[in-house]
Amino acid sequence: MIKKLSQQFSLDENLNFTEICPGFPIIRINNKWASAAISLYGGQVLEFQPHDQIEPVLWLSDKAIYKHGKAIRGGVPICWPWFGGYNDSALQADGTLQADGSILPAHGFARTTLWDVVSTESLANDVTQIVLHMPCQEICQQYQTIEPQFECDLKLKISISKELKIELTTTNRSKHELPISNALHSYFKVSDIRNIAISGLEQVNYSDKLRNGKVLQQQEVELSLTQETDRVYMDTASDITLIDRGLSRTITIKKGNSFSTVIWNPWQENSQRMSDMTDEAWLSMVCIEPANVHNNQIILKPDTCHQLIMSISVNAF
Ligand code: TA6
Repeated sequence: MIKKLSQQFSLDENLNFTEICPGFPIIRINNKWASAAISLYGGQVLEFQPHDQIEPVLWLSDKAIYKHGKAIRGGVPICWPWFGGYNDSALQADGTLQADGSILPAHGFARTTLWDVVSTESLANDVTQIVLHMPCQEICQQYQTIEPQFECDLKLKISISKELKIELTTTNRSKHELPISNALHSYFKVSDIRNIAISGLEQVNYSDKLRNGKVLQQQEVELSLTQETDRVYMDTASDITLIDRGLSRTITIKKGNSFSTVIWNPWQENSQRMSDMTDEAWLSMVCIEPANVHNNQIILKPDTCHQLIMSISVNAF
């Protein structure tokens, strides 16, 4: 598979294919601006580091598990066509148990599917652009209890320059409306979770998963995390800034067509319990996720498309 992909899509020294382990093909990019890695399993950006950054921008677990059926812990997992449990139902261990005994994966099936490469290109000014496609109808048919079946065309466009830009485009190919929830479940690398702040969410209402979904309004201009945090901010299109005092850098997350923002850190106890996180992992990561979930779910009309966009840029201070 790697040989065929390389012959068809490699871009000289800027882009080549390898395997992170058998059955997990990876695209490795190294252009004028940055280095990056993208897993075809999950259509998941795993690594992104501009050459002027001493630390990666994205966090990838040292204990990530590469096993078909399990999402890779880190980078930017694609949550689609649902977020959390299917139909917002309660999550069991790794998904939602169906009447027929099947389990529907948490956060949908895009992040546990092998995506196809559509194109790789070196654009003007040495920007590397990759387009991936997910055979979603073929995959969806494996889950007979899903109603409606998602007859969609799902494409991912990833652009690597000084910035990382990800565009997730869903096209409804069916004759009925489709309820789509989506999230770019981005894991950011931080110096120390206790020494960062997140701005852009002041006065925004959020559903607190740790308080049974209770809706509260954030008062702080800058959010600091001091405990396990699992919040879905609603009806907000605002860009987000992650201020990392330890690394003297800000990471700006610009959103397009996203009206929810999810903030998550499992904190120490969960980090120690999770098989794909080290005991200290919680200290060096935070999830900031451009999304459309819960009340912001998209109802996609036949023959229309939706594009969820995230652009990430880094600046020193
Ligand atoms: O995005 C936050 C969240 O929904 C949390 O509730 C937590 O479950 C996290 O996603 C990770 O989910 P995963 O299925 O990747 O372990």
